[in-house]
Amino acid sequence: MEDVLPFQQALASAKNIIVLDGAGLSAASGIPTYRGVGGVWLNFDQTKLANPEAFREDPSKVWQFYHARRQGCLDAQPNAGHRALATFCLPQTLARVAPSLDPKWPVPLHVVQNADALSSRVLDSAPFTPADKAAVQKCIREMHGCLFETRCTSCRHVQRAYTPTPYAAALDAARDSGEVVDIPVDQLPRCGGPDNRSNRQGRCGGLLSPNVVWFGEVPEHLGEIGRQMNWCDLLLLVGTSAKVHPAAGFSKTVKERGGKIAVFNVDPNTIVEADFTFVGPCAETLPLALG
Ligand code: BJW
Ligand code: ZN
Repeated sequence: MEDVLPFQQALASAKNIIVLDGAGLSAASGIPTYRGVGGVWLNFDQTKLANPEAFREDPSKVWQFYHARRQGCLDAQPNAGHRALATFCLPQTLARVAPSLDPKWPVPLHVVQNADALSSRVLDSAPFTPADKAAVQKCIREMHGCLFETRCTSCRHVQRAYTPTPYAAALDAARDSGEVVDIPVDQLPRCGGPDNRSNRQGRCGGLLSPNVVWFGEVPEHLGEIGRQMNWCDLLLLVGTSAKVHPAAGFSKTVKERGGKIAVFNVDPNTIVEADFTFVGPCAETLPLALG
């Protein structure tokens, strides 16, 4: 942790800070990462699950995969790393540790690749107040969507709340049996929004998919994130392999414009461009470094 002091000096003089986090942030909560030892993609084939074609071909299988993942995330609790990042984004902390932020970007952008909702859920408990939650939530951009939301494949409507419906029982049974069960497509979740086609009454009824960003789809908030990346002078890469584009290119963009990179990872060799490296579980290194 010899980089703590120079890193804190960089925080103190930074004008535009971005945090990009990934699956390693939730590792201490017991949620598997995607790649590497114990990773999700070692046990499941990403090409058969995490792309729109896979969903069109076998929505039942894809829903079963996501239902089990969603349950795993519901059972997990946010960890000290999520708390440290949320605390860092509080106005009173920023005034102390990052007092030079440009008024154009008075708070860091917290770009969340994880779809597990833990970066938001951490704000639901002490020490955070409802006012803290509102302030910190403004920083968060879920770039790869959220497992607890759905979107309609027909009308594209996004439902932000997770409401268990009758299909959940079939999905639960499939999860518990550990087998891929052929749940008929008409029993999968359906859109309850209005039917937007002209002269039609009633519900849309389109097939819902999890509101996550699959390979080949364009990540959310990309315009805003890309614009701010051009001005970023301190990028924190937390628990991400940075192998998935477009996030994989962010550190290069920042470096080319003279910014600095701080890496928080158990693997010291993840990012070659790092100016500050905190090797170890980020649930331990973030609270120390963000002080
Ligand atoms: C710890 C730790 C601890 C462990 N403490 N650290 C060639 C060139 C350019 C692009 C492409 C290309 N070939 C294909 C593409 C495109 C593709 C891509 O990048 N593929 C790569 C595999 C090569 N990308 C896309 O398709 C993206 N869209 C796109 O490019 O659109 C085109 C476009 C862009 C811009 C403008 C216009 C058009 C979409 C990508 C969608 C990614 N979706 C997923 C699934 C989400 C839903 C779900 O959960 O199922 O998102 S994939 C998965 O990877 C998930 C993650 O958010 C993402 C990143 O993974 P992450 O978080 O980095 O996890 P890991 O497991 O890789 O790493 C964990 C790290 O933690 C490791 O480093 C560990 O060491 C560390 N760690 N424990 C600290 N305790
Ligand atoms: Zn719909």
